[in-house]
Amino acid sequence: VTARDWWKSAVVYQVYPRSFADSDGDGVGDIRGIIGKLDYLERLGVDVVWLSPVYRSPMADNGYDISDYQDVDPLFGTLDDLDELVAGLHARGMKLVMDLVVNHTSSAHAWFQESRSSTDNPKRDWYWWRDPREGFEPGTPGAEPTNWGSAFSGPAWTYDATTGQYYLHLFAPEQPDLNWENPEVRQAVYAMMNWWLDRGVDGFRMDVICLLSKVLVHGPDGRAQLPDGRLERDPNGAGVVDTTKYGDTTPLVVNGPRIHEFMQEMHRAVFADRPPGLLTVGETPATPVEQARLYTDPARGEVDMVFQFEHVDLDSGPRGKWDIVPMTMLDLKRSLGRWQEGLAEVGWNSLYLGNHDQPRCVSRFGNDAPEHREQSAKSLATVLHLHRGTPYVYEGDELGLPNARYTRIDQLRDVESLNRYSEAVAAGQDPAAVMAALSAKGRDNARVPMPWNDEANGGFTTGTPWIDPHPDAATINVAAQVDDPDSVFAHFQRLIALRHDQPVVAHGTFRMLLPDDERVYAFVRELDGARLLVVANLSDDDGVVADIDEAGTWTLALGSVAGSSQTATDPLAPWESRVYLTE
Ligand code: TEU
Repeated sequence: VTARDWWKSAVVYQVYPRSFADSDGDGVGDIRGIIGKLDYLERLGVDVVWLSPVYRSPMADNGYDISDYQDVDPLFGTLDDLDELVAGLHARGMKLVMDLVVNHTSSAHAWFQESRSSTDNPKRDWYWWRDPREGFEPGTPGAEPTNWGSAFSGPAWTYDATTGQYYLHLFAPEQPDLNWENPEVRQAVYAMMNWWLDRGVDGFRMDVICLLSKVLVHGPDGRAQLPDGRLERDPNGAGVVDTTKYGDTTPLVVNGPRIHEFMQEMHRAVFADRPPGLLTVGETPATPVEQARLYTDPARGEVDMVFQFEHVDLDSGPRGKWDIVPMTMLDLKRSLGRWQEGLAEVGWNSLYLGNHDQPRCVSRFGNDAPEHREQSAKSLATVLHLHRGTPYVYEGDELGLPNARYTRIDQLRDVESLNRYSEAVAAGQDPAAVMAALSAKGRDNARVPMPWNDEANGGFTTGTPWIDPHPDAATINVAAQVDDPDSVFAHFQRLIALRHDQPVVAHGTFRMLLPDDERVYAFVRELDGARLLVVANLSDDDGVVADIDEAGTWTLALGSVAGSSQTATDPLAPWESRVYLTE
């Protein structure tokens, strides 16, 4: 184990700053609020904090639309506050990973303001500007340069009358895509990244990094053109856009022709000459395991690991995430198993079931009914954390927090959800059905204020929270769990401690057992003779037996229920998991 791969035995905790802790009573979380909770994070045992964006931003997408990469938004505090947070984490032997959002900037960024000011501005080519399509009146439907749709509804192009051209935004119009074909853009990003590392941060989570390189075709005039997408989806296209209206962009913008060139150039310019101790994780939606091997093979010098999306796309139908389809435990087991196999020899997995873009994992993959919620939260965590890879804990999941049960459109804040509602209702869909899908899978589920105690607003703020507090905050909160050895929090503590104490967890091989069992999730990890066995009943059924024959003298290392059996093949209660070790 060299210091360069310290992150293989680390656990990362994701803080969504807007919803974590509010120190000044304005109803929005902030950096000083996080500083006040460092003892809590240390007690949980996590090693790294991944901080979602706190940079200056108009907040069109809650900070994923950055207007100044080298300053902190006053809503969250100051650069001095951030320095204090870094110092506080380092003093506790913990690290800080920042969120790097460089596929796009905010439209309020100085770079874009200059770029849009005139067609001959030196920064014009820092973004994607194109003429209206031939034969269409500028600014009218169909005049967009390609048939691409935005992930947040509507076309991916917005007309700018100042210069009579369109600019590209794969997300909101307030998030214009940077043109990574332009070396000036790349060098400016690398300089900013080095500025942050010199300031003492310990790495980056790289937002939609797989979108930086777009497919280009060169027209008769030699200009690089962006092609239309096919108006039917390829069978495993995980794109989020309805291709009856817009072209399928997945093959055109995901893992494009120069993406690995860009990642290796970034690595050389920012990370290669730095001492060990940094962590880089790329967010790579719609990316197959073959590509993930290329991103995470250490010999290639790109990133340490990636967030892949196969398991969080399992319940998305052919028309995208709001077309919710049934998903079984077997689907999840097969998906995670594929990724364990695919990155077993080369590369590294991030392990996650939730984040600020996903519904709460206990509601989606577990069972959040009162009789099963805690057990299923514990056992989902047991299965995830003991896979080969680096686990990520999303704020609140360590409490077994379920979905926020936002049932009214006025309770939602997320641009993705609000745009989806407007688009679907305008297209004649039943508002109640649209709202039901948003309530089940909307990103606001994860953005509910963190419940600290049973006081007003779950102790998150003394003001009016920017979004409704969790309806269960009075009973599901930190204060109710930190001192309870049977709590979900305590189970996460033990899982994290197990990873720190047993090298087999971080470095062992992975062998799936009972691959076709629809209720039992079981596997073995092995390292130099040491073996770890996990058996989990991920179903509501009682008395489920893991019919395995792993010989050896097994000792119970961790059970999700008090008084767990020492025998792996003894029946499992609903959602019960057990971990065994043999020397
Ligand atoms: O998410 C990219 C991404 O894949 C999401 O748009 C995801 O597909 C969708 O939200 C599923 O519901 C990153 C950030 O994590 C997200 O918060 C930003 O909104 C997005 O990029 C644009 O920066």
